Amino acid sequence: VPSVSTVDSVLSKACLKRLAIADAGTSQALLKSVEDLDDAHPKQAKGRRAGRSHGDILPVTHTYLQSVAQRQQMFAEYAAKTLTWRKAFSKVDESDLSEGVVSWFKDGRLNASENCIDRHLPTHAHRTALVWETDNPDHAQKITFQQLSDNVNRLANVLKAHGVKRGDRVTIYLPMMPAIVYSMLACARIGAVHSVVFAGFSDTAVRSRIEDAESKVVITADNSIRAGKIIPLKKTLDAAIKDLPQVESVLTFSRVARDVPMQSGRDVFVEDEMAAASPVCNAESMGAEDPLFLLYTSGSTGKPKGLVHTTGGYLTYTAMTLQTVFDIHKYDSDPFGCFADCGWITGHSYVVYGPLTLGVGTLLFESTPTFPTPSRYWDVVHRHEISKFYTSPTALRTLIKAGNKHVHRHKLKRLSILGSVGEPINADAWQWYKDVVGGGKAHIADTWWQTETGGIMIAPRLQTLGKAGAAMHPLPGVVPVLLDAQGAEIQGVDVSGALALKAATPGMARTVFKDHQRYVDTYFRPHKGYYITGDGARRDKDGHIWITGRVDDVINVSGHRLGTAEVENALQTHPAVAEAAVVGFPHAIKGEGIYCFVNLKDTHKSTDAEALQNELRQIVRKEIGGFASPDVIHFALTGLPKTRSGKVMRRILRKIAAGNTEDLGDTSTLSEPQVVGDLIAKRNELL
Ligand code: 6R9
Repeated sequence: VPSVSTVDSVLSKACLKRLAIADAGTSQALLKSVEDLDDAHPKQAKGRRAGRSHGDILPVTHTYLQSVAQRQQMFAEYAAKTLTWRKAFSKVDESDLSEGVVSWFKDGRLNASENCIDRHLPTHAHRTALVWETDNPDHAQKITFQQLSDNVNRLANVLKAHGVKRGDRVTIYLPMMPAIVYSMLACARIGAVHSVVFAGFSDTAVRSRIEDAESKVVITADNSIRAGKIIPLKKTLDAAIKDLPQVESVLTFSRVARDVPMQSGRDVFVEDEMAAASPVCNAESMGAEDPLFLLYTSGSTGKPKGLVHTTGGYLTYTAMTLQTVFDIHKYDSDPFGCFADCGWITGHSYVVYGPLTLGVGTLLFESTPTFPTPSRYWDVVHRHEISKFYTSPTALRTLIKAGNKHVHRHKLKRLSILGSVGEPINADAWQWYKDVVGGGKAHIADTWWQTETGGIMIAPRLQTLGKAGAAMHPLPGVVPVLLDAQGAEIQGVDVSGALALKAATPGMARTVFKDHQRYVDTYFRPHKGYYITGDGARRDKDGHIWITGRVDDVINVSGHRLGTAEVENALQTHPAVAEAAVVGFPHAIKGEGIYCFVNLKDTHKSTDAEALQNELRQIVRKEIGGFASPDVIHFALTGLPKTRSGKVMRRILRKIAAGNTEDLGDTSTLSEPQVVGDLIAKRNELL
């Protein structure tokens, strides 16, 4: 196989086109978009490339077509070159999407914590690894790679002392403090599998995740603090694990020193044990396909799934995409400014594993975009010399609302790349990001990906101009297609369909914990040979991709993914509720809001509406978490629209909630058409 760097000279464009078609069935539209990629905006392409050497990154020296034609070789070369392997791999891509199998670098061995820490110590021990921007802006702290190493090694030894072994799952329920990174990497060091649960989840939600992961050890903090408000995290965990004997140890970090209840024999103050532990703990040699972590995520049905990510492919893909999308190089001196929480995949991939694998410092942001003022993000950018910035459209919309006076341009001169993730970015927010934050000059990267993909899949390329609200181009080696309802690929331009992926990338999730069948059924069974994303997308006349939103019953509230069934199940636990149907509806700040249609039992139809609405909101907060609190609770006193076979017609409910009632589509199958009029009238009263 020729080396990738020689590919440019060896293969002609025509030859590559044939290869791409043969290898990946690349559609004509894709080819067209690729030609644009190579040819569009040559001026800007030149300007961007000038002055920077991309010699250490393979993908950007490739055209997209080359990357697809030689995808296995490209990923293999990057993995071999960028990661430190205990044992080199000889197997590369053994994936087979038609069977739901994803496997990369199978016989290679490595350790993730060694890749994120140890190998940087000889040259960069005193470089900042973590920039902790505490809730109080005056208390920021920097942690060097050496300090990171000491803490991770000590904590790894403490975990061992509590009986944690290779393969065991450790649940981490922590706010954005250095301890969350120590905990993830300490698990990785000893081969344990971490399961981080976002600290905003309720006790019920944490409990079900601890139970599913069968964790014996949980790591938490006494309290957390956000926007000046103290949140009793340990107390919530105590409620979660009440009468749950499987949990043998609760390792408690101290964030806001206050009295916290400690159960003797189970709960310990972990900093005391770390101080007494050795700062040296040998890293386990792990197989590339050994699990690194579980992360629970919502789907359209059933309980949240524990997606399993593995070691070699995941590290390869997070580092490579960070380089490709954000133009970051090994040991760049500016810390990467990803404002996501480690409780979500963005925090895993672009706060922790991507930057640290490359030896780049990373921001841990504990606060909110508006605390103490809406200038917070820009103060952080300025103080910590951030040049690559990554946030969500919801945060941007919140800041837009607060007014431009809070954006201090002089503090933002350094910003060159502005990323967006988690939900579709509306054109207004995109333009504001570009003009007001980016001074018209910064590159806007709207990045589309999912917990399942592990890393960014579609984003505008650095060398092209973005389009307001479009994710645009597949990254190197990524092969997206649009499918029609029968599962046939939709060719051409100016078309829409279900977004699917046609080739396995190294960072994709490998399975659902303890339920491989569910993984296969959810993602690979609907259309053989494809990974089904659950999103819809449009390919515009230039071949650029626009994500149009979920096509299933998943909603996206402030970038938090939520199954409507989860909210319905919570509502149904209330004795007054006969049935509930939950849909998303457009929300000016959150992107999507939560609209609940609730039919009450006859015995409760005259209950005080406001009191009942409060109780129902409370129930959802308790079952899931505050971020899932419903925006609208609509008592559907004459019933929900159903087909004659009794199925709730959610399509109609979505339209009613959105106020799109001019064209309700086909209503001929409704069993009681008159309920629709009642619902529309009531909705107009509520909103
Ligand atoms: C990384 C992350 C995944 C879902 C995904 C899609 C939505 C993410 C997006 C986007 C439009 C973007 N989504 N990025 N929609 N444009 N740039 O967010 O993972 O929490 O699993 O959510 O989020 O609907 O399917 P996750």
